[in-house]
Amino acid sequence: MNPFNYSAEQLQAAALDVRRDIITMLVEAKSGHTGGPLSCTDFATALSFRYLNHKPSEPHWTDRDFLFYSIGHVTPVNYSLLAECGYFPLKDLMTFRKLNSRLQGHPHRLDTPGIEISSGSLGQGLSIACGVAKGSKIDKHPRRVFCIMGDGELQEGSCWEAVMFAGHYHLDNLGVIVDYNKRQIDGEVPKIMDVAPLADKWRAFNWQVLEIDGNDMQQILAAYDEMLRHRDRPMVIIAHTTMGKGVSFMEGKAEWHGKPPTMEQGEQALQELGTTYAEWSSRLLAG
Ligand SMILES: Cc1ncc(C[n+]2csc(CCOP(=O)(O)OP(=O)(O)O)c2C)c(N)n1
Repeated sequence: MNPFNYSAEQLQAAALDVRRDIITMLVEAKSGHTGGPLSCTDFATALSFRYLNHKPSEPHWTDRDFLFYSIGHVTPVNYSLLAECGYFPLKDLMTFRKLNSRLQGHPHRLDTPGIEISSGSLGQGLSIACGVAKGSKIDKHPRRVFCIMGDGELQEGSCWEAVMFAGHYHLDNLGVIVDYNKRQIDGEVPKIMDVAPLADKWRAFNWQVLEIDGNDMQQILAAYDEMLRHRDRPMVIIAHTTMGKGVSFMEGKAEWHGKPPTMEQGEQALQELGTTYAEWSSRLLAG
């Protein structure tokens, strides 16, 4: 059971808060990744606040589901959700990327409560998720294993070995969400090295495939409901998203992959998200 079990409306409100957190912590840090965290926000919020079986007060609870962020660079969304769920105080978000903070740019499993893998080197998370999913089957444990991947990340060959493994071993306790924002660090994915046709590729490896608008909460909920109902094969949700979603001047622009907004840009972004830097940073520092 998820401890929050939010409704669609509550998830939309929570996703807005997460976007405000992301902008505020990046302005404060003066470095970090903006575009990917904003494209992942809606489906990641739904996982943390409705589907994932977890206990924020007991991060290592043995009966938990596992959620692996294979794209380690999206820490702003990962840390925001951990803090909003109660793994650590909200005020920690204002230490993001600072010296001696436990919230570094790429996550460290031993430093930060709720982080399941140290990541940043792309192409490794799904292999780890496969190991946990296979191990859970051997143990006859009913847990689910989720893995968030990037479309640029899928250019890593190691991803496809893991996809083949999961398909071969019928890991029906494994669910992947691909953040298909069609942008990566150097530009547009189709121009750099195309990963399309994605659905056909996953199907060829014996996966069940769903394609959705990954920034539409109703479609996200329908996809996760289907994922939890479904048994016999692993399932991938190909989530078509927009890099920088929610901030007009960031949307669809690869240049926002790895840079933070300046204070001025942050104010503009936060205004679009219905708050200000002063208001939101005060909320975080008080939490
Ligand atoms: C093995 C490896 N190669 C290269 C990089 C550098 N790198 C960091 S993010 C990134 C692009 C990832 O693209 P995508 O998965 O689409 O993430 P998004 O741009 O949507 O955040 C690259 C190449 C890395 N972190 N790891």
